[in-house]
Amino acid sequence: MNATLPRILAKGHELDVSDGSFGELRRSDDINGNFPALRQRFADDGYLYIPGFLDRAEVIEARRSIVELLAEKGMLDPAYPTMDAVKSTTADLKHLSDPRLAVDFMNSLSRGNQRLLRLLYDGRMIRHFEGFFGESIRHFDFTWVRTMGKGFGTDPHCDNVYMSRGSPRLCTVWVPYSDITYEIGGLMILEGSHQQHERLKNYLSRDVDRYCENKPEEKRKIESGEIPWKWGGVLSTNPYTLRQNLGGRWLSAEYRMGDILIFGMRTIHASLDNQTHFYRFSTDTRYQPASEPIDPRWIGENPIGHGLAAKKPMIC
Ligand SMILES: O=C(O)CCC(=O)C(=O)O
Ligand SMILES: [Fe+2]
Repeated sequence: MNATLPRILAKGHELDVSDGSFGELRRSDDINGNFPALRQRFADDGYLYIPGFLDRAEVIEARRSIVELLAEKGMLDPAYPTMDAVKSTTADLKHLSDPRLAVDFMNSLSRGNQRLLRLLYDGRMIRHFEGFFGESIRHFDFTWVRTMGKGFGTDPHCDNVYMSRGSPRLCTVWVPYSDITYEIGGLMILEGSHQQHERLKNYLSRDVDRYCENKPEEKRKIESGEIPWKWGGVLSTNPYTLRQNLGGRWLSAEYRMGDILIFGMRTIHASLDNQTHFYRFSTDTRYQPASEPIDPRWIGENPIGHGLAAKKPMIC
């Protein structure tokens, strides 16, 4: 079946799409609402892919809210319909790649955006996590809104290194705001990687906001805000060789609006390169049991994120 796939690129590397190296995410729409079965599947696979979980019309409205804001910011090519979200070839898009600017930019797309916030923090998403955790839940207040133009996808990583100062049961939900072909490039998960924590324990014990206070140059650059972090949390910059080393297949899908993908803090994921002139939009949001501690970087009206207030010195 994989023989029919197009060229699939991640970080500029063409992925091996043979059956042993690449495959489709296992669907869980057949057990949606069956919480014991979902918990078991999540423990087995490290993720839950639930096609059609959200109301597609509501996702389209959320997409509209994002593209309208991008149009106002001059980030779209006005020669095409706004809803097509074709990337402007002339706009300055530094804020998409600089992590310090990206936080403000994401906030500008999500703050007060009811069409987006209702979808993510109301209704079926909340009911799902209440059922899944079997208790009342809490979500991070920060909403990661990804605007990916033509170019590289996200490097392979686990979310733990960005948000491990609270509940270990924290879950990420990744939501696409367009139908995503392999050429536009959505999220992929490394099969079985949630069970590799022994092998990954050095990586998983790290926190991007820690720095070495006994290294004068590092201390100066972090404390002055000259660099956002010494290490950006990436596990590998080459998804092709990472898979060869760790085993398992890269699993992805041609997502449709309404689909969601849930995964845990220790599941390795990355995204495919966008080979088109259309933006790829997605959000990633976080949910956990309300009774457990929460990572203070991501809550409140103005989350500190990876800013100076998040930095923790250590002796290395
Ligand atoms: O959408 C992407 O490219 C990355 C998303 C991600 O890392 C996440 O959902 O945790
Ligand atoms: Fe992530």
